[in-house]
Amino acid sequence: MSAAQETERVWAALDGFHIEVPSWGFANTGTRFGKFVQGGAATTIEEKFADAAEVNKLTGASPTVALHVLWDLPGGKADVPVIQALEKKHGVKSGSINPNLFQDLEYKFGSIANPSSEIRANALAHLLDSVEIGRALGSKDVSLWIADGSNYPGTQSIRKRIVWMEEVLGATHAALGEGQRMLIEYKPFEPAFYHTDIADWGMALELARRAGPKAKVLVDTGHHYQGTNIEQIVAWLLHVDQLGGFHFNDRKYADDDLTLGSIDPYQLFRIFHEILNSTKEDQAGIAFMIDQSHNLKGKMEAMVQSVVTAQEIYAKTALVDRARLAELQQACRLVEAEECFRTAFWQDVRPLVREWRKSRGLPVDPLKALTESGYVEKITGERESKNAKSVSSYA
Ligand code: PSV
Ligand code: MN
Ligand code: MN
Repeated sequence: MSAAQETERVWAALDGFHIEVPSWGFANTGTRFGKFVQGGAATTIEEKFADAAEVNKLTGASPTVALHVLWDLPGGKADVPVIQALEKKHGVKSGSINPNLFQDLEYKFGSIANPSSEIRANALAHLLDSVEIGRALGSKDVSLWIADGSNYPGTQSIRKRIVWMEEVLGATHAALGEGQRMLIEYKPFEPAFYHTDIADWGMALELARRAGPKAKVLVDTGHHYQGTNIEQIVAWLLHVDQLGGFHFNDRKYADDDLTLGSIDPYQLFRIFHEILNSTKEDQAGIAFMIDQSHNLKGKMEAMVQSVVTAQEIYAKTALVDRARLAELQQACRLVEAEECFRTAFWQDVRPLVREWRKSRGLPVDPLKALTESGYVEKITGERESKNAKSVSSYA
């Protein structure tokens, strides 16, 4: 491939690459062993919009921010004019709407799969509210993660819970408006430690299919067992037209929520390859989102670093000579095929990405620009007194 062709490919890929940032990535979070509160962390939706806008300004790639209903919207209801005013002020739009069916006491034994019909009805009401919030804000996706499950064998009927979930998901699907979708996320364990009701992509796929055509599967890269071939799952979901989107993050052990690409950048490259190898139509239906909680890293720095890494790995993936690769695969020329694939991965695309940033009027080095802008100092000064001092304790 000539240098001009490489530039063209990388620039076209970056022009079309958007990745949503999560409101909760700017907020204080922790582990059950401690919470290291950051002075500049966002606590209000206004602050979350401001931080997301800053990331978008620096990277040019994150024009939407995912909202978590109970964490961002007081009382679980959206004051639509207020949010629209924030969108206008900050130049970023509301992205996926994330219902929260895991923190209320009534969900101790589950939400949409709870044996109590009353609790299931409450869960459905929250899902319907979330659909309505998405509709009112013009957001495409309602993104469902169901934490339901059980901790000990024999304590719950796995079969009955499937039926209950089908009922609630079907009713949620029926409420979706024109242009709205529901994405069903899976996770093998945590918080449940024996069985999780939607534990893997097969369960999510079947539930999505039964719910209806506007339901798709959401792949959170951290929600797999060690060694799972995630790109193969992606290829299958593309093949059956059921891939709705991603929650990107990285992991060393389980759902670590580490910065994407920090542990295994080659995995992200392999996932992106399956996507870029699919049709333009398929690609248009895939939502890229970040789902990370940064407990130790600075929140703004970690988010900028994540978006930049995603852009760089996406740019590398765009350089795979897919026509040549297909020929080599067909002829079973294994080493040449692998080298064709890996050559793109090993290529340092950062000079090309810098050129693209310059040509689009973006900072050439977003992380450096963040430091030089003084934004983190500014928000720390403004928010510090509100945010409590660093707390660390063993529960
Ligand atoms: C659960 O681990 C999850 O991945 C879901 O997407 C939640 O919405 C998110 O994390 C929030 O912590
Ligand atoms: Mn997730
Ligand atoms: Mn997760």
